[in-house]
Amino acid sequence: MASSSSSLAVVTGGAGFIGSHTVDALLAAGYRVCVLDDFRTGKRANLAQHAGSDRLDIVMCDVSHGIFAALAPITAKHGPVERIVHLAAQVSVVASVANPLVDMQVNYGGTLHVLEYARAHAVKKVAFASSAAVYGDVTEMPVREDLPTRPVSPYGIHKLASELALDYYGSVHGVATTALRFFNVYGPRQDPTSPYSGVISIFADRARAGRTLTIFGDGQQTRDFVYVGDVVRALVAAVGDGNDRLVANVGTGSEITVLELARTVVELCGKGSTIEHAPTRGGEILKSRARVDLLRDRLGVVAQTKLVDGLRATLA
Ligand code: UD2
Repeated sequence: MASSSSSLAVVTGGAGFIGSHTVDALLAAGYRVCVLDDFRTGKRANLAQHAGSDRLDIVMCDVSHGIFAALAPITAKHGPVERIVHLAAQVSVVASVANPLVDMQVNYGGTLHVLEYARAHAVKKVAFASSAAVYGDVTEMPVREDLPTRPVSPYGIHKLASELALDYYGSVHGVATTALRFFNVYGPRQDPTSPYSGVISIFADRARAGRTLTIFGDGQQTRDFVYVGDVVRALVAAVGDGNDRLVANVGTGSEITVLELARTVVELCGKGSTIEHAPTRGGEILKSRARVDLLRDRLGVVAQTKLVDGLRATLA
């Protein structure tokens, strides 16, 4: 997997939760890395472990305003961008409902800016973070990539529109791309402070402090929780050569109820947190489990981190 140290990989959203782990992996694989991040939700602290590295550049950039100017001084110094992992996004489904135009500008507009750059500069490969949100309310489990897509939020619509743009830039401009539809990603560095943060980051934060965990609804809803380390292996494979125009789920292929999750987190923390129930959240899907055949067969990745091991790493 090692790449020549001269090949430059750009990670948009590289100071975020998934982005910073992706930067760790790309640097370890031998790439020179340039992070583009506007630091609205990304944090410099997520990249502190690379302070002083001469193979990492960090540039403040809002992808919804374009990436040409931000990358010009980097490519003048280090040569052309070879690969782009596009993770920069407005990540909240609920926020997209409240403000669909901002979601469009950041999530769809940002992707178009990345694709325009890739076309103009003959970037070899673009890997894109799509979402299970493109499916909408699916009842058939596991969720297959060839099911009809009927997103039920602006967030899902703009992720799907981005996938269509990837396909268009592939067929019209020859830009090579792979889109990964993330299920519920969790792990260290996920920010628990927003009400729309991932449930595991919220539960972990509360259980560590011995505080009460709140479950929305009866807790029988299921999710396919995939550890960030496994997601990053899929991203590194996706940004490599091959798999042009592949669209693949990234999950474990198994599901757990939110109630079982809460009990497991409480037990691992050993602080005796209680569990309470609150009304079901609007727009909630009941079941979610990814079909992972394409992930395994095309990208060679099996999400192997057991939930309890991933939870331990998250709690550490
Ligand atoms: C996930 C993604 C979202 C989108 C969507 C597509 C995250 C953080 N969000 O939304 O971006 O891709 O999937 O379907 O990965 N819950 C509680 N208590 C809490 C917080 C959450 O019970 O304090 C429940 C929540 O009601 C839901 C489950 O936990 O049933 C997961 O919630 P989430 O916000 O982590 O993720 P989800 O599946 O809504």
